[in-house]
Amino acid sequence: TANDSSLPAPLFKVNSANVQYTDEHILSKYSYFNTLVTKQSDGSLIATPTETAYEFKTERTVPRIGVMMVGWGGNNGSTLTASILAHKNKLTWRTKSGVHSPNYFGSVTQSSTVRLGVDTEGADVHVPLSQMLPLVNPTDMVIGGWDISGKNLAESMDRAKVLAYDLQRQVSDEMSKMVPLPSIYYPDFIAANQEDRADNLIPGNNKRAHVEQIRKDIRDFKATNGLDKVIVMWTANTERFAELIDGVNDTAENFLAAVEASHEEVAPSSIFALACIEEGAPFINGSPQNTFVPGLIQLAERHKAFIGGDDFKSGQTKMKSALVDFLVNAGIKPVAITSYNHLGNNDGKNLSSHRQFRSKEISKSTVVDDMVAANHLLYAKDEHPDHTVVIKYVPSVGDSKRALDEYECEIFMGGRQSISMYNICEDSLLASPLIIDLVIMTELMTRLEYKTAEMTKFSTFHSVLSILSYMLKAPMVTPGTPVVNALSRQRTAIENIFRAAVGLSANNEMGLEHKIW
Ligand code: NAI
Ligand code: DG6
Repeated sequence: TANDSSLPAPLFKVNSANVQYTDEHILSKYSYFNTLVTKQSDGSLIATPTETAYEFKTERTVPRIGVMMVGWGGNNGSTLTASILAHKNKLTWRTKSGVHSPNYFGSVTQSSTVRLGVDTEGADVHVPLSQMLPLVNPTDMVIGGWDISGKNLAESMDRAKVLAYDLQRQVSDEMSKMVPLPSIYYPDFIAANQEDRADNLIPGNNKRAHVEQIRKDIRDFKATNGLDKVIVMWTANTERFAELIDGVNDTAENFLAAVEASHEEVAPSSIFALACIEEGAPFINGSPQNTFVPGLIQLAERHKAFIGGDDFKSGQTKMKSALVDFLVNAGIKPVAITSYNHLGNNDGKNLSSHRQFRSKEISKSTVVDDMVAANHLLYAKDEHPDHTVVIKYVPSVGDSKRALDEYECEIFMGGRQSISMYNICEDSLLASPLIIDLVIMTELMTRLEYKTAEMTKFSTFHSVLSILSYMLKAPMVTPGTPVVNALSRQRTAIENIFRAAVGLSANNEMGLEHKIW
């Protein structure tokens, strides 16, 4: 079995009868332990331990992948592209604080470690998350995409004003040769203030023809660059919500008919999603709008295509999903969360329009629901903290977003605790590593399969990739299953699914070996 000389040696191998390394795969047999809770007629609960046998199969060969960004010429798209080139070309650049070299800070897959186990002395052994399973190296990703703005990527990077000049200078030549493909522009979906950059458009109003063009673009990109797989990422402007209309976007058939009829409520992002589903390219939505209308989710399930979203969880909301989890689990009751943002990049300009702001307000506001619902000692049924989200466009601060949050909490014996936070950060430097993580984990999910005792063959996971929740503000989950927003639970899910794939039990923090005589 273990003749795997053509593959890079893994950092560690699991020594267990339940794990097998073949040339092609890592195979593991895994017991999934859970607790089934049932309510009796007298209201009491019975908790029954359950154990389900799973097998996992992970393809070991890492493919050559391409990432196509919708909104490539935006701040995130141009920043990510420049940073990957800086890595590829091993550049260094100088600012007033000294010489810098590329890193992947902010990427959970590239810059965080997990506790593999303990050594013979009982000390923790940590390994990079990126070494738990064979994963794509972001530096090897081939980047392309679409934008309604025809500026080349060097011009876009200059317009974004995110990266240091000395770095921009060094990647500019290469980026000037990168030009986004023309894209789909239905003006009603993004702010009117974006119209002046819309000069690179796929002609016509026929929405089915638009789907076919995007499909062709994906195929051409794959062929031209000799890629095994393409992953598509929406990092274009936030759109307004599409109206949910019975007979239009409620079922797969109705949605397809609506596209055929070029119905006005089919958004550009939904056209991209459909093209990807039909083309078998995973599609991830990094913005808050409801791209995945019910009919599209049905279509993804039907095609067994991977989808994920919504809205990158980069700064303020990431902090919120860690802090509120901590407070509520500490038995402290947040009664009001008041979040102000101001920023001066093109995202802020687009969000200064009410309907686009509303999409963002929704995704930023739902983020504490599960944590509040989990503690009925603090919150009565249907009770929520007041939660206010304000976003203002202040051009002079550029990409350097300011986020001011106040958490007002009820504490012991009627006391109050007010926590204030002021977070200043280049937004695109937080979002770009998330794009990397979303791509890398999505790609892994195309190679990771499972099987239960009832199944005769292995299957990929459900189309809706809830494992991506850590990177997303309003995570999509398999229809009918619970949404988890708490950051620590989201990370634990990643870590333990990775462990299961190599036949290691879920990490727990019991540390029994250190607590007994
Ligand atoms: P940006 O405004 O700089 O870039 C968006 C790009 O999309 C623009 O170049 C625009 O021309 C293009 N575009 C608009 N409609 C398009 C279409 N139909 N097809 C192709 N291109 C289209 O925005 P930025 O800062 O790069 O953010 C991108 C998205 O990510 C926004 O929706 C934003 O809300 C979201 N986001 C950003 C975060 C961050 O930290 N930067 C975090 C969370 C979400
Ligand atoms: C204003 O909040 C602009 C938004 O696009 C955010 O910057 C972005 O969604 C990131 O939000 P957060 O809450 O994750 O920092």
